[in-house]
Amino acid sequence: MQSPIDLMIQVLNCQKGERIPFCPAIYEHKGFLIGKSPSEICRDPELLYQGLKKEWEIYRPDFLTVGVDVYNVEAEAVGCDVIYFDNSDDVPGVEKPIIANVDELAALSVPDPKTDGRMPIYLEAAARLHQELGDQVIVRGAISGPLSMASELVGAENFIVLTLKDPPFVRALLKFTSQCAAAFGKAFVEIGVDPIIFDSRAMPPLCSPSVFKDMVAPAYAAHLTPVLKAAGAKHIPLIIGGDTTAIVDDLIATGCTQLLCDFEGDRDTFMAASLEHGIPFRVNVDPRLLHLGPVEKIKDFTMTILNQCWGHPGFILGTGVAAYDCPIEHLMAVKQCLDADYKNYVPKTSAPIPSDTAGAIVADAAPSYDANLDPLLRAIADYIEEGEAEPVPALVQQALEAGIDAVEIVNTAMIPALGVIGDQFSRGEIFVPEMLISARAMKAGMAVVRPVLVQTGAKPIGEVLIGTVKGDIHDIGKNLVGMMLEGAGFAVTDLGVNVAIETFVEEAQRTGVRIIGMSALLTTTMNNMKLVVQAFEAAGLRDQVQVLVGGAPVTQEFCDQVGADFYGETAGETVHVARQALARLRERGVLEAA
Ligand code: B12
Repeated sequence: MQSPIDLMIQVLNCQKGERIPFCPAIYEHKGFLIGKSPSEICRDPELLYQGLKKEWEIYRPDFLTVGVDVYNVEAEAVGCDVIYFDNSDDVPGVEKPIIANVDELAALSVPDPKTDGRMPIYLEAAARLHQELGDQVIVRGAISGPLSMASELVGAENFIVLTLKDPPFVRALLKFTSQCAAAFGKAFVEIGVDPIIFDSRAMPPLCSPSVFKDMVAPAYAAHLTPVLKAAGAKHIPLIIGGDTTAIVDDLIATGCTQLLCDFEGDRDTFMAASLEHGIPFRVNVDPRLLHLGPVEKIKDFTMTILNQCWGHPGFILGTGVAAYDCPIEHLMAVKQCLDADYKNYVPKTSAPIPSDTAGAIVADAAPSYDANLDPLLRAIADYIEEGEAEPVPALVQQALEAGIDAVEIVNTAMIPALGVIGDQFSRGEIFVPEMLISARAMKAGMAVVRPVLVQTGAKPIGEVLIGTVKGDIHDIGKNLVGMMLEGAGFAVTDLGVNVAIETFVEEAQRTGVRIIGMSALLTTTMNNMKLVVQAFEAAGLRDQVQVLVGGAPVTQEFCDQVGADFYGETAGETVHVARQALARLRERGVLEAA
């Protein structure tokens, strides 16, 4: 059989090898393989090395990637604090942003990979592995892409907004983070290991395709890929999850030399681009399916990919990030497909977990404005739709002074405006940045109108407690949900991220809020939703509350399984289900009728 190295040399040069390469994405799962937590293996070069060696022994992948918590290392090396989960299997994450403007950026310096943060740990493990296994398999060092690192430095949500509001700052930031990535990447190249760049926050809809084209790809092409190539990097894979079909040409413009078509991407488009430019590409099996199974569905998904792509010279079979405790047989099931008759395979089932469904909130009546809406109110609505926060407070004040009722301002202008935006987002017409700036414009107006509403005794239509479950630090979706709920007239208390099971119950008891919203983005943390539901049962409060669940891996089926009450696929849909939850609580007499 062709050795992994000979095979990869051919495929990376877009020539057909004797077999299809298998490149699973194994990061925290390395810890599971040796009985250690992610926080342990990512801070100890010996354990990291042991984990990688075990990965090699068990899965025999055609690449070995030295990385665990890939998005934290560079940010930590320039000064961010990282939360480690010493007593659990959760993956560490950056605690909070450290800069807010160009002056603060100027005070940061590009790290020295030999001494700063945990960079030396990764380099040491990579050097040792390369020395021992380098004649059998290609070893690569994971580096964080410029956009993902930038987003850690200023905060994920702020970064998204800044891409629209302050492009010069974003360009300066991306230049700096590209230089950091280049420094770390060069240090890997110096020990004989090629880098692999991870930049999943650049995926649409988190980043608009136009921002990627105008700001992100040029930063790579100017400050990152040429430096790595000059240092001697032979291949530079770029891993951006999500559906990146719309930006495939710009991915190539980064100067990277291998692409990823994630499970949501359009494989035909990637194959065509790959052939045209002579660039190999990897296709991933859905990481959620990989973790949750069953094997039969994993095999069907994998065989469908193989059936479509096997004839392509630069095709590599991969997986999304394997969860910490991903069953070994699930990853092996993917690999086994390479020995099956994929050329004649007829797919049995459709994709297991649907990606964003366009028009999810179409069931809700389309938001519309009153035909005779006061021009002042119409202006407020227009600014909210456009995401222009600045004029909104003054206009709201003006409307109040003109004698327009506060409730009318909210109900006829502000809420419909955010409704329009929510619908456009659900239909895929706009991206997260546009939605966030509209939600922030709405917030700016609410700050003026809220005290008046309180004074006049007008109450929010309902109250919601919201948080991301324990072990999970993803909060972009949760924040959007919170803003949309506020926009729809709910009072929202945000418990933040990594929220302990008991905190949901304690806060519900303390505040009397009866609608609880939980967000989870990881298959490893979504089960905490069940524990929260059980904790409400144990506290004797289950029939007093309505539990809403959401986040990318969550489905209606999962919602039913864990005993939650409502599932919302998008922020817009959450508003719809929160209203239903409210109605149910009123029917039951838990809350007073409106
Ligand atoms: C951005 C991101 C990050 C950022 C998070 C920044 C932040 N502040 O949020 C960072 C870099 C920190 C990160 C870290 C990690 N990530 Co991450 N991340 C993502 C990414 C690219 C986008 C998530 C996102 O923000 N989407 C956009 C928002 C708008 O969508 P959303 O969250 O789904 O929310 C919408 C709906 O779901 C719904 N909704 C959300 N919450 C709620 C709540 C309620 C009540 C309701 C009703 C609805 C609802 O409404 C929202 C708006 O429409 C995804 C990829 C993906 N396809 O999801 C991976 C992804 C979720 N991450 C993944 C992984 C593996 C990780 C890490 C473990 C990586 C690592 N090895 O270091 C760590 C985990 C750290 C931790 N302990 O949490 C995997 C999860 C795979 C799995 N098996 O579950 C994914 C799927 C990537 C992949 N393809 O492998 N990540």
